[in-house]
Amino acid sequence: MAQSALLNVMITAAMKAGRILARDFGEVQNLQVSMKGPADFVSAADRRAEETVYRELSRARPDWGFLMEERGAVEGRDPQHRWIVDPLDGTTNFLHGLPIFAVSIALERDGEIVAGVIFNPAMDELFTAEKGGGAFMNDRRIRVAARQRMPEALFGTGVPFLGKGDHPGFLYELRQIMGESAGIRRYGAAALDLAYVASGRLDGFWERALQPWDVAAGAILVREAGGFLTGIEGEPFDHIRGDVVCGNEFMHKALVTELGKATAKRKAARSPAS
Ligand code: 2AM
Ligand code: CA
Ligand code: CA
Ligand code: CA
Repeated sequence: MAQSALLNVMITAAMKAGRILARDFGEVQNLQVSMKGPADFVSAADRRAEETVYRELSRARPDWGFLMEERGAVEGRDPQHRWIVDPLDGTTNFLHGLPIFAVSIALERDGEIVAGVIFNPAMDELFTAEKGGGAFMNDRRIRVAARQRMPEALFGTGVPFLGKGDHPGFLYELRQIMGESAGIRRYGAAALDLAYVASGRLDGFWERALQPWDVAAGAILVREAGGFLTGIEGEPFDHIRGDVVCGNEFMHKALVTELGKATAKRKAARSPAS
């Protein structure tokens, strides 16, 4: 695997931040927790991890800008490059002692994601991808799952939570996919959901209204692992917009189709019988 110097910079930043999270996870009960909004807790660990990522990346490339969950946008002198960072994806899991959380770092060049790193320190799993270079977990090549039968497929999604707001079609979608698949999982960390599709643990994943830092690194992982990734109706994926459906070529298409059926059922239920 020819890993670029740039990817190494990203890996170092993710692992340093991850070690800080792992230490704080060990004493999660003592964390100083502050409320940022309904159901959106930002812990001291979150901010420490983000500071570490920021320090590491800006030392390596002083001119590049950032889009980070906590700090927001930081303009760089270089108009071409930008780091997109979620220092702690899966905050709610973290606060509840569930080891399903990660640091997510993506590199955007001229608006396109060209590299991504996702690190879950609690499970010691490092996912990496560079454009054209394939996707890896702990230095081993990963591929999306090969399954082509819905009844055998396991899907991930996001369930609306307090503060996010419901999507009117969500229960229809859940019912539709439930009825066709082996099961649905809700891990509460979108970056890891995407990494799990890239590594074949999940056959597909869909969720609406995610943030750029939730999906940027995971998107390139899925693509470099041979997966297909679009918006909910099959439109081109846009990491700024944050709607996503993905899986292998077959499962991606099947998910788009089933989600479309769910929308049609919802509309039929709303319009009065004629
Ligand atoms: P976060 O942990 O970085 O906030 C998908 O559901 C995304 O929503 C997650 O990746 C998570 O990112 C964010 N999110 C915010 N609050 C959440 C909650 N209460 N439950 C699940 N996800 C939440
Ligand atoms: Ca958050
Ligand atoms: Ca997140
Ligand atoms: Ca976060």
